[in-house]
Amino acid sequence: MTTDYRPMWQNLGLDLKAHDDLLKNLGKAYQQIILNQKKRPQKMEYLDFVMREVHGLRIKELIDAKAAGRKVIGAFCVFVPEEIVLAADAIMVGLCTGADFALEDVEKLLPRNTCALIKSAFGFKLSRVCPFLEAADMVVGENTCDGKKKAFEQMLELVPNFYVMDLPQQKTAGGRRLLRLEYQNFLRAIFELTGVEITVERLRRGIEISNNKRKALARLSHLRRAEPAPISGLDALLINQVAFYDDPLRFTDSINQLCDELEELIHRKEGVFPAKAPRILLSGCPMAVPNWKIPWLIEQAGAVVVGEEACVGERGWRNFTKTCGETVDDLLDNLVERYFNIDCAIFTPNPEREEHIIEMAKDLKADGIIHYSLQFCQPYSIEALPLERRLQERGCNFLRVETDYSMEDIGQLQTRIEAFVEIISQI
Ligand code: BJ8
Repeated sequence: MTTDYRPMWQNLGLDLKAHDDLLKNLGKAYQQIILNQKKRPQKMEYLDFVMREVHGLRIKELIDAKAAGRKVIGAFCVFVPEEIVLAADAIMVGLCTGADFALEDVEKLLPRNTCALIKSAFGFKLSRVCPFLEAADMVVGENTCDGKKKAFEQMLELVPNFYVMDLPQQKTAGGRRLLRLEYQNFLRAIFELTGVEITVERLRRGIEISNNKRKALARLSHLRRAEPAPISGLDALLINQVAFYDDPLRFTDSINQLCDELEELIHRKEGVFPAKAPRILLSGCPMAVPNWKIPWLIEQAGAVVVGEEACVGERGWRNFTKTCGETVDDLLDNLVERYFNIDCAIFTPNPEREEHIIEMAKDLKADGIIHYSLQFCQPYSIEALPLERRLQERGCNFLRVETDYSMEDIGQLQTRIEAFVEIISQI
């Protein structure tokens, strides 16, 4: 028997007709891209279940938690420290930014040449189709790229309790101080919202929960080094996407169970792609649900994606936070130490990213790197050009693609990706 969630969605103020359309399209894309894959680990069933219930059971969990006095915090960026949210017994969710919605309305507020990710955030809000956004008691927008920074000025008028977090642009002592101050302010804002005093024990527990989630994702990444690849890039990306929505304890447990299964597959030398399939590292902008376009095209071309150098991927979970320290201030310092390592392209200069790409490519035995940026994303699109030159000089096979969330360029992308896969498979 299926549960009727419509009254719940109605209470959240969703536009039911537009929301039905969204679920219909999401279901179609999921079937065509994810479920149609030939071989999948059995434990991916859990991820399929989460995705089936992403606007159903998961939202009911959030509503039930709110009724019990807990708060829900929505975020757009991996710089928002989940540890502080968890320490206040609140719930953090990533907000939908992976599909075009209500573009005509969005383009009345934002220029056409704004990146698809920012437009998507506005589209979901304007058309009232995201239950996570509508269930959130606080939404955090961060001053990262200029696009987000300026667009969030308008978001302030659309979303009640929209909290703006400033972020540094340089990895200097001043930048570190700014991040420390912003995390201190965020801690205070979370306390004011939840009424929960964040003690050292509570914050340490929040850090442990986040670390365990990141460790499970790191374990998964480590297993993707195997030849043949035990999991497709599409499924691994899906796992990284679900990490932003699901309950962290349940998610960690499920991914560890999946990793147990992958270890057995590796032991039996079984894979989801032939052992000789070209291996690709995907690098660049974050890919939020349902943005599966590029890994789908890569894997349709017969290659396998073995890693994502992206925020929905390794850049998002890499590095753990130390738990040592006697005071909340000590633990805040540990958080700053961890987050200050994120090599997002909004930083200038950002040399660590090149080294990290090389390190990942070697570690995952990638035969080629595909750099993906969203059209009009200046940080990643501009950074892609010197990266292309330098990585080619260092002997990497590198393809640079730019796209958006539409399917208009699918033929052209397919041709370029197939040609790249063909070339690297002959090397
Ligand atoms: S830490 S990558 S999640 S900012 S695609 S909106 S950069 S114009 S998303 Fe990001 Fe945080 Fe950095 Fe990660 Fe701007 Fe580019 Fe659009 Fe972007």
